[in-house]
Amino acid sequence: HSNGNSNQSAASLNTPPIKFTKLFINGNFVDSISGKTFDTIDPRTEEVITKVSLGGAEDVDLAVKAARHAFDHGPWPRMSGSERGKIMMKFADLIEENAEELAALDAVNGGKLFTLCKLIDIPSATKALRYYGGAADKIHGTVLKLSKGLQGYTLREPIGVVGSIIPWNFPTVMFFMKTAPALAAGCTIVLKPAEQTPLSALYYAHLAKLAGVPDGVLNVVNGYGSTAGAAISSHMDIDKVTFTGSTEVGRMIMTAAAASNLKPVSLELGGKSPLLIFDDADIDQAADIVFRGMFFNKGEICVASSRVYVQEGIYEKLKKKLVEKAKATVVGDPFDPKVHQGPQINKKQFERILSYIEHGKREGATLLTGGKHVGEKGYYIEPTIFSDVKDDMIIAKEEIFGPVMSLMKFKTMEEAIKRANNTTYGLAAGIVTKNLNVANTVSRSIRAGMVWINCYTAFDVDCPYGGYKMSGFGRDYGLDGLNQYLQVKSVVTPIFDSPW
Ligand code: TXE
Repeated sequence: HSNGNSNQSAASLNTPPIKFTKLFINGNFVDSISGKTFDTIDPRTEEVITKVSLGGAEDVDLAVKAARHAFDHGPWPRMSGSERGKIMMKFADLIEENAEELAALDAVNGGKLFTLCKLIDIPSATKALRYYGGAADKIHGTVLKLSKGLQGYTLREPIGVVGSIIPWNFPTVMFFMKTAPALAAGCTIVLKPAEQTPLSALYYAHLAKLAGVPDGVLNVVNGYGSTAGAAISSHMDIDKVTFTGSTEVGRMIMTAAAASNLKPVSLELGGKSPLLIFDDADIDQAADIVFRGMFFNKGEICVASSRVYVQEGIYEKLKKKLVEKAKATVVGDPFDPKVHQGPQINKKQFERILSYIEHGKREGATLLTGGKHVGEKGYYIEPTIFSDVKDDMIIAKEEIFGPVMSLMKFKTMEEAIKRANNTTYGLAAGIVTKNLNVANTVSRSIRAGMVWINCYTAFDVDCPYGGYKMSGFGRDYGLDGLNQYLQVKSVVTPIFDSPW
């Protein structure tokens, strides 16, 4: 593995200009009311990139007032869908024009590969804006022929002021996964980025204004979860909360929503997703899918295939291939095009991942490769693979959220299904086989919101995405994602003297 430390000089050269560090409320960049700031850290160097305004409950309150006013009295929910769509298309164009800089912000702030930010993260924003922008003038209700003498129809109306609380692993993807459908629906928004990755969201707020999104429609309040985040989930004037993050915090958000104004919530939470490899699989294809499924974005992805069940006939061969791939992985500065894996997001996650690796060793799993941090500075960890993992080991049960894979062996399809479902989570699953019948049977049997056959992490804005069980509920993306920001109103009128 290359040494993260040796890349420090390259790292410092690649810090993009930081233009926006204040809160964005009612169309203006403003200091927080307390005047406080917090440091945002470069995970490559552990050094401060810049200071960002620290929003608290009182800033959230200001943002909600602006969003409330924009919803209750402003043009956004009242303009036609096509007018909103036009502004969203402009927003997408502006993102495209600034793609390089935006990709650099996510890379420096999140330790994410710069090339992949350009290839995946930033385009996901423009795709979401164009997809939902195109749907904004196609929001339909239904006509209801009711009982005799009554006629009705349904209207799909925007739900109101939306609170969005998002995580740090995909700052741009998450921002638009929530913001684009909410904008299309005619909602107004108060969004809190994760405290680890505050930078790109502010840039997007600036571009939204340039595109013509009216003041107060999109507000960004940076701050910590326990203060700014909690203020959103318990706010009496927010009509809905959408959240992506840990199961633990999801529970707190739902509790706060229930205790305040009973606002509906949608939660996309953690996972421990199984990936089943059958004997008949093409070994190279399987190795690619498994490797990418786990180590994409340094394992910081909620759908990570962190439980790999391999049928006994292919187990040894696949193990060998995966170890080769791990050994060939270059860990280092995410701006270096030769690098495959950047640093973990922060010290807390870095230490947490290393402690899971120690757990794995202590519980008796075999450490095939990796297991150590890389370099002296920066949160770099080697891609790590354990074999002989038992289903009841901690590393097979808890979400590690880092580059740590667990390999487990199975004999029959029935056994694999049973073990794959033996988890409190249900976010995603994968199957690699040439046997269509096996693929179809397994995909119907696994209790998860997303099943990939002969691929993994294949996302598309038109494909709804979300969890079963303790991975949450509600769907992002697709038209199901739009419905999360709409509510149904039924309108009924009598028809007098009608024989029908
Ligand atoms: O998540 P948090 P953390 C999982 C993953 C990871 C673990 C912890 O297993 O190791 O969570 O990561 C805000 N009220 N995922 O601590 O705390 C917080 O400010 C309201 C999976 O970073 O859940 C941030 O904006 N909001 C996941 C957001 O919640 C609160 C992605 C997520 O942070 C809050 C991230 C509160 N009381 C972590 N406390 C996925 N599903 O993709 C925190 N927040």
